[in-house]
Amino acid sequence: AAAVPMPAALPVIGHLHQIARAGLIGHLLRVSRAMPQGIFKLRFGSRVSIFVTDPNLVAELSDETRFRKMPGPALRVVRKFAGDGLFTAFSEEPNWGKAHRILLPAFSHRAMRGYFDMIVEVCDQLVAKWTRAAGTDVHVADDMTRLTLDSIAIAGFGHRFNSFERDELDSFLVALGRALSEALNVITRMPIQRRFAKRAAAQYEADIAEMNALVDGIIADRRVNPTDGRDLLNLMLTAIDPETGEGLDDLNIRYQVLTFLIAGHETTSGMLTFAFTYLLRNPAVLAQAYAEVDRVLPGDTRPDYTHVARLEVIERILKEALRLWPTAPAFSVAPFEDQVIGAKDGQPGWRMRKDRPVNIFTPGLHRAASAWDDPEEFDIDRWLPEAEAARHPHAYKPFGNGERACIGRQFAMVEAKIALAMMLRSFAISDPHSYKLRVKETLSIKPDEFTMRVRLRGAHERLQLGEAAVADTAVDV
Ligand code: FDE
Repeated sequence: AAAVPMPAALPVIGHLHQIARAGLIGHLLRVSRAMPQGIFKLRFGSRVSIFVTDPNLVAELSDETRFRKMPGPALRVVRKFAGDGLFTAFSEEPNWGKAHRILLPAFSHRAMRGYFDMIVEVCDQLVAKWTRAAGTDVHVADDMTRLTLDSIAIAGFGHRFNSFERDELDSFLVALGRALSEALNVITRMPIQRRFAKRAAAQYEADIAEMNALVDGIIADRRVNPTDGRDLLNLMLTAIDPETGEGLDDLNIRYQVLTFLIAGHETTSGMLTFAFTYLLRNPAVLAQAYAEVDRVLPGDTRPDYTHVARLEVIERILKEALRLWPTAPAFSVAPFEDQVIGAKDGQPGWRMRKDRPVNIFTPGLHRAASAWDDPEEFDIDRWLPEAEAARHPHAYKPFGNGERACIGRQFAMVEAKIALAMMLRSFAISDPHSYKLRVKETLSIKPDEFTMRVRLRGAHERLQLGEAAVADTAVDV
């Protein structure tokens, strides 16, 4: 097998200086465009990490008889507070299988139908907030974060953050934001910056303590005030794993609650925020979206679960946003035994060492020229059924792969679809400041400092303009 290609690196720091300048994701995108084999390695100080973006190589890495998820250095830092919760567990840890089996029913279609009204209720609060803000600029990522955090907390745990009642983001989010950035910093910090790391470590401990206090409060509250539903928390507290006959222990429940609060809001809010940036830059798509929401949810129609399947344009917008900017931008796997991948057509292939994590870098995979025409273009027609059927089956992995793929995928898509639809039904959006995309990275990614202007659409405007004119004018309002 051949050596994995590596761009030129400096002694000691390797590629860290370039990463410091462009951000990790920006740098990885730049390198992946320059590396035609779709596999490369970078040096983070003394550590070397392999990144893969070629769909055929990803197909091999997706073979669960050869590879399984293996948390890399960043997720190992997150284990400090998420422990062996679902996201950060090693696949071999018994608590992964146990929790996976116990919690799967919380994401069935039936369960989703049960959460739906709670999600709509949170969306109503955002509609009310933007109605009060009509004519001004809103901070999109912050409001999407309020929306997604409040929905997962109420649907999963019956906990009300009431984020829309306050101007400040919840202190839980502040602590979490710092903790996730610290997890990223641990990999990308340059040696010279390490002397500042001590203060960061103390802050990190304090942030973890704050998050644990919130979670322990949520659990204690349910124990004192039991409910009958089968939400996530009740399953954690009472359900028995059919395979082992055991339930989850208290420490693991704490890890799971924290895991779901984090995984359940951070990536979904980023997906929604990216979607808004693309709608503003693609007026024809925005017009299609307005037309769809006016057709599926006319007037004051109360959204119900059956509407979700009919929001077909909205779904394609979200899928395409997740293609260009998958908000959990990488996942890592490692082989059970030494493996060679890419050994075809006389190519020697590349050696993957037993238990050594290799990263699937999805922003690169999702732009691989071998699988996508004009990969940098935002084009929702890629998600028409015929186009989708013709595509490489391993070119799109925004939710990871196999048994360790995202358990919250349905939840996230249902929530994002109804939220986007409800906002577009009520508001005309515009971009008076000509926002230029800058990506903010913690462990997940979202547009940085993005504001847009909202104006009420709705009944009285429709009366003034006449029904027919609305679809045409909605574009540039
Ligand atoms: C998971 C996940 C993943 C994989 C990772 C690895 O492999 O490492 C991914 C990629 C994801 N996920 C993504 C995403 C996106 C979005 C929007 C989301 N996600 C959302 C959500 C919501 C919720 C609730 C969730 N999510 C959750 C979750 C969990 C728990 C997990 C783990 C699983 C296992 O078992 O492992 C995930 N997620 Fe997600």
